[in-house]
Amino acid sequence: SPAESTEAYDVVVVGAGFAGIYMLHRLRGLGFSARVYEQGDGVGGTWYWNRYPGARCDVESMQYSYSFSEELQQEWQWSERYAPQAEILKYANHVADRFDLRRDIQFDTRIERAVFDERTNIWLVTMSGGREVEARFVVLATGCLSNARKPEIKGLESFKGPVYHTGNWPHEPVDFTGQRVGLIGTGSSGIQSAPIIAEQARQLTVFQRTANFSIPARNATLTDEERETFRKNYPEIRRFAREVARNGIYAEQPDRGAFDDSDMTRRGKYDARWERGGLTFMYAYNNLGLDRTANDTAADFVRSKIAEIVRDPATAKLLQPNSHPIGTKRICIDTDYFATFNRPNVSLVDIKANPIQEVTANAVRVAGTDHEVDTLVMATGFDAMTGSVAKIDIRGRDGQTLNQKWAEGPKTYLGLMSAGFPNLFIITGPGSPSVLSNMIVSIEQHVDWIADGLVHLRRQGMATIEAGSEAEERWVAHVNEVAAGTLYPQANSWYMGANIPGKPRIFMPYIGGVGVYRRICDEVAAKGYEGFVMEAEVRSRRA
Ligand code: NA7
Repeated sequence: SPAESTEAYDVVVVGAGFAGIYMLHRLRGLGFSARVYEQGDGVGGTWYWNRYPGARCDVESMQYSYSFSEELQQEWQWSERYAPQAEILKYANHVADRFDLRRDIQFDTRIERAVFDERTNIWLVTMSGGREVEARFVVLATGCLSNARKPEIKGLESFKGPVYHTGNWPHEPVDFTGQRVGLIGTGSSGIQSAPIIAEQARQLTVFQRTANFSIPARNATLTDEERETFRKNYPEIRRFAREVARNGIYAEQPDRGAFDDSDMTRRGKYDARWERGGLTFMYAYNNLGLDRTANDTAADFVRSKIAEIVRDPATAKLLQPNSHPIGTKRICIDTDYFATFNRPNVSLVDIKANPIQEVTANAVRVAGTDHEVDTLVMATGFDAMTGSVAKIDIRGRDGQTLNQKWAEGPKTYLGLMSAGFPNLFIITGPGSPSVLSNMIVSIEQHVDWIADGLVHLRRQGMATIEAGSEAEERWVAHVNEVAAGTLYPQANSWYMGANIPGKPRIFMPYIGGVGVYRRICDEVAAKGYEGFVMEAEVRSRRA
């Protein structure tokens, strides 16, 4: 009723994934009132939704973890080199309990709308169900790979069996025993789930549009010694990940280009990295992301490995990626993916040459052939980086919506704020390193920067902070310029928005490296938030 006053907080945080829960923790510590709204019924974000078989982080567990609490990083016991989804979710829950975060999180609640009132400098935020809450600041901790996308495929609705999406997997494990399963999509999710589904199912048919580069994970149980080595060296490991490593992962950095070594030495290095496994395969040389001929040496190596592993030559050929330079789509980390195609119950269907014509009640039709299946698994990815923001009706100054402003591609200053939307922050937004990095490193940096910013505003007695238009234009140009100097824009990747029909093709993440980016953010803050506009009062209404 109108008599009831609307709930009000200093900060409303949208999303209780790794970004949202750490943001809440920081805000509380600084004496801000805050409330987190989460659409799921638990914390964990990506790791809450992506419960598909084989889901694991591609960054090693000892590094894919918070650094803000020394006790936490010393005490938490990761069991494997790469943590499985269930363990990461358990970790998120542990953090929520340990820091008593749940009492300020409202679950099962979507944020539908956020409208900035220029007369009061207050955001009016509407939840699913219509309830409203007021906030001085809104932080979008909505995630980069959180808006699962089922593509439009003719006849999909007529399919009689269950259709699962890897990014929105049921909480009860799915049993594929005795089933004929069709898997559409060969990104990281498809590549992780295929070997496990194949073990269970009677038949697995993988529908591949684009062959992908994948490196063996070489996952293993972590030993006490390995954990101890990390724990003892955490100060240096975390410092390096934040300040030096381009992508927020502590690892030996390349000191030379691919042609600074002889063919034999190079082959030997690739072999050693292949045997060691993991993302750091790409750190063999410092020009793999920059120089196509250098890149080809790594790509050729992986293609030769695929040919060694896969026995049927036609299948091997189809699995060898040739549409993009290696690493320009996020490289996949697998356990027995290519070998899975040696199983008698697994087949590969090329849907690049012949796209899926339609899905019928019990089959996927390609080039006139019906591939009969009982169950469909869509590993078709996400409307990345902007998808979850775009689902919220966000209105800034002059009633402009963020979707209108971003119609030709997302525009931000530092990936943190967008001009015309005062007091609205995005964590790991487009224009920041985000998905090109160890997300937790990037999340902590953004959360800390935002927390410091809010303290600064409070000290200075400022009511609003907003990205300046000119600084934003310059940043957008810089992000594009840095990307254009690399091979990345050559791939039709979700970094480019290329997986969503009609989405503007813009290389969204900042590829300058997390260390460089952090220094830029810190300098901006040190110079009194250069490029941001701060105001103490309500801006006078324009005529
Ligand atoms: P990705 O990497 O976006 O992969 C999606 C896959 O689905 C990819 O192989 C796509 O082919 C395929 N796809 C998408 N739409 C279609 C349609 N309409 N028809 C056929 N095939 C399609 O998502 P993931 O979930 O695997 O991984 C996302 C990130 O999560 C990953 O990079 C890690 O960082 C963790 P395409 O390549 O577009 O031809």
